[in-house]
Amino acid sequence: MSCVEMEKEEKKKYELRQLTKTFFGLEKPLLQKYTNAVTNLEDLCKELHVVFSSDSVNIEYVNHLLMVYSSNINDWKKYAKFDRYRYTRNLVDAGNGRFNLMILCWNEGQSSTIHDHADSHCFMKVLKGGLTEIKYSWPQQDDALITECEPKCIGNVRSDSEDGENELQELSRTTMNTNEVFYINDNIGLHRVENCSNTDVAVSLHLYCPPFDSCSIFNKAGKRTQCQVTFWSKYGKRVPDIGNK
Ligand code: 2CO
Ligand code: FE2
Repeated sequence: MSCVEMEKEEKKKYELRQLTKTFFGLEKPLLQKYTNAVTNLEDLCKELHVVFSSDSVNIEYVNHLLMVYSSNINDWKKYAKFDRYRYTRNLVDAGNGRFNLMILCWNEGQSSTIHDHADSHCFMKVLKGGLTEIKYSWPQQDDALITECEPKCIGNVRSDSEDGENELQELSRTTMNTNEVFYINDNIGLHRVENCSNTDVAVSLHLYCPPFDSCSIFNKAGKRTQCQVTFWSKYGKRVPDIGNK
């Protein structure tokens, strides 16, 4: 990529990040007559590439596309890979460096830690089962970026994330069911996501733009640390385990 192209990409990322200050997520899809049909995951990827190839991304339309896609296991089963110990992140489409589309697989009781989204937009659609999203406000004092705190990893088990001092304020707790779309960014707050079911797994589709490979995680006392986020698989193939913890 030439210097001019790189500058253009950086400018696009900046503009997309600016939109996190004013965008809060759609409550319902846009009027269908203005939009193309999305009948499967492949269509969704194609249409997302069109949206993100534009000079200014229509973030409402991205939200709309995720809303109108209807989950079909045949579309996503090749990406649905579970791990005994923590939820998995499985890359579906790297979006030309402009977005990342991925499928997350949650075994019974698996949870994330409390985290931010590195100044990106985060859309999340449930493809199977149910997930609980717990939103938190940012810690009141967030000046100390520390490297040693528990937990150390974004994938967590339920009991770890519930203990400790209760410094972070819980803003809301919502259960998301199949085909529902949720949206968050750092301006809205932090969150933790959990499959509360003891009997059913859950699968979700996430779109992040711009893409990120590290974010901040927090313990309940509000202590923050930087954390790499990694993929369990890419395009349906397991990523080698080295450094993938
Ligand atoms: N943001 C977390 C991740 O990318 C999943 S929680 O839903 O946004 O691993
Ligand atoms: Fe998240």
